[in-house]
Amino acid sequence: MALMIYGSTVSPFVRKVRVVMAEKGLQYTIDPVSPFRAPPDFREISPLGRIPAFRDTDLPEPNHLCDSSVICDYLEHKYPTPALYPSAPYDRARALWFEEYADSILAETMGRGFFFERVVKKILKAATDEAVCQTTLTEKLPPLFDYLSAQLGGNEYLVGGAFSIADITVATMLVNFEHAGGVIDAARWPKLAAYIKRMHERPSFKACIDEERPFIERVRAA
Ligand SMILES: N[C@@H](CCC(=O)N[C@@H](CS)C(=O)NCC(=O)O)C(=O)O
Repeated sequence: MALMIYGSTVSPFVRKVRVVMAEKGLQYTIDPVSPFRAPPDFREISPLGRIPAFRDTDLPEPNHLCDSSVICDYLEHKYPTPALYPSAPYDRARALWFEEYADSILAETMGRGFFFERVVKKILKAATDEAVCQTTLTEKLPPLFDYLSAQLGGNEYLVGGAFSIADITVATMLVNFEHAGGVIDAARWPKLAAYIKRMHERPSFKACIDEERPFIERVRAA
């Protein structure tokens, strides 16, 4: 078995695939492609130029895929145990909704509006616009945290009483938020803060976070 991920480990979408693979006990290698400095032929496997891309060399060519949701769906079908998508139709659909919510509004708000400013711009030697970060923290994120808190309620997981792709996709976005110095206010959103802490303590997440942290600290200190 030779599974390959193309992409930078600090991408929340790359981490989503890595966490799925870790939860399923799959071995893989990473080719650390940056979307901003990708080799010219990268668009042959990722037509939008985005990371992650993926290859399963057990298959004859073409054996590549791109887009984290597509890759995770492939992994779920090829390696069904443990299941990371609920089997009941409504729960499955709800999990896909949270995956969409995280990949769209959470990624945009925490990524573009926060992690990009404080971390990616430093890597690109561009100036951080702290006003953008403050708007994100004070105006854009609170309604999203209100929504997630209400959806979680007092439950351990977002959907169907079990860990799923919904939890993985929401929690990976919050890793980038924390890498950029964000903190969920535990006084205002106690259950959400405790839930994200629990998700990030899972071995699958912790291994990624521990591996990424020294790089993030170096970038933020520069
Ligand atoms: N829907 C895609 C989004 C991937 C994505 O936006 N990745 C970012 C890095 S975190 C990227 O490659 N950005 C470069 C670009 O959009 O040109 C997925 O789920 O994989």
